Amino acid sequence: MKMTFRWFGQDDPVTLQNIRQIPGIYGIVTALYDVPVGEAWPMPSILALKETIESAGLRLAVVESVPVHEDIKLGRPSRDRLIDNYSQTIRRLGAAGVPVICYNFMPVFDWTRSNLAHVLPDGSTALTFENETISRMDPVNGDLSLPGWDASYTKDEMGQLIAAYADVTEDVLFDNLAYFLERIIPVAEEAGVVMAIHPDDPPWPIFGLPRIVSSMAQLRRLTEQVESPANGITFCSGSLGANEANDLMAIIRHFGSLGKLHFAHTRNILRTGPRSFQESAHLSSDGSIDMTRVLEALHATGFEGPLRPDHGRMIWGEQGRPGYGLFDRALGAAYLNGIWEALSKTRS
Ligand SMILES: [Mn+2]
Repeated sequence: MKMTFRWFGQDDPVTLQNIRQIPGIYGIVTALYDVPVGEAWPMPSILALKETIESAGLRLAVVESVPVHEDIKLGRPSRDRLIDNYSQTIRRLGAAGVPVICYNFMPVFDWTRSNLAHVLPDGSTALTFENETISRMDPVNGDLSLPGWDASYTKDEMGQLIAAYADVTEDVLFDNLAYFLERIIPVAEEAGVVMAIHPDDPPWPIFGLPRIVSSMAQLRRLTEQVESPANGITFCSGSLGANEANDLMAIIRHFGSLGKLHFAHTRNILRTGPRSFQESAHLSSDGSIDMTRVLEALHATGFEGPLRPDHGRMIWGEQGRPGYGLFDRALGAAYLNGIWEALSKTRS
């Protein structure tokens, strides 16, 4: 396992120097944030990013994410040109020595929460997802600002985009994912990069939009669609674990044994009701997920890939990007490193 940490570039209040001082950090998980979705990432920008990270004594371990344009998910005619651009980005990242690319295939909304600063009894704040609150929200007419709500869409554009998904069933969305994979996986193989799809967060449909990367069965279907070690997954304990029906250890064993588990996000959540949860501290006793069992399963598969703490609470008065402050994620990294060290010294 290689401990990594997400960094949002020069605008991130958390600096590379901060991250380097966390014990046991191997590398950085980041992306180019100024390239419009759908365009190929310029090689000079990729190389400059890598240079910035390496001159801080770290490595560019994972690109998370290269976003997939909505036209690809919708199967629109423009997808061929967009997939060409995506392929170009894969080739360039491979040429720059980036080993893993994380991406997702969630229509319109990336990770979604109902509250970004829910106050916990100890005064810290956490992200929460309450199904009742979300089901009352109107993504077109509400004036909401949540992490998954792309502020670059106007109200009309958002309405048109959601309307465009009216005829996109789960099967159609899967066919569009298959079309994408059939074209990009051979490119990734040639470029020496592995693709790691991130599960839906939360792992169920929201706002009537289809979701197809929420369970072991769905992850199997898409990885079996194009058989290649380059067609793998990001295991995210917080995303998959929000649905109690997902057997996290079985998912790790299955994809780990096939060599298709390329990247791990290991955070805890506290399930608070049907389709509802709070993001807790990483510690097992604070949430619903047994983190030792998760890491034990990863350890048992011989996992050598990048792993990172995921969303943290805001503690000690820190201000910053919701879920991505320094302090609680650093505590998470230390805790995960502790479990891993114990496993490494007590298991063969
Ligand atoms: Mn995740």
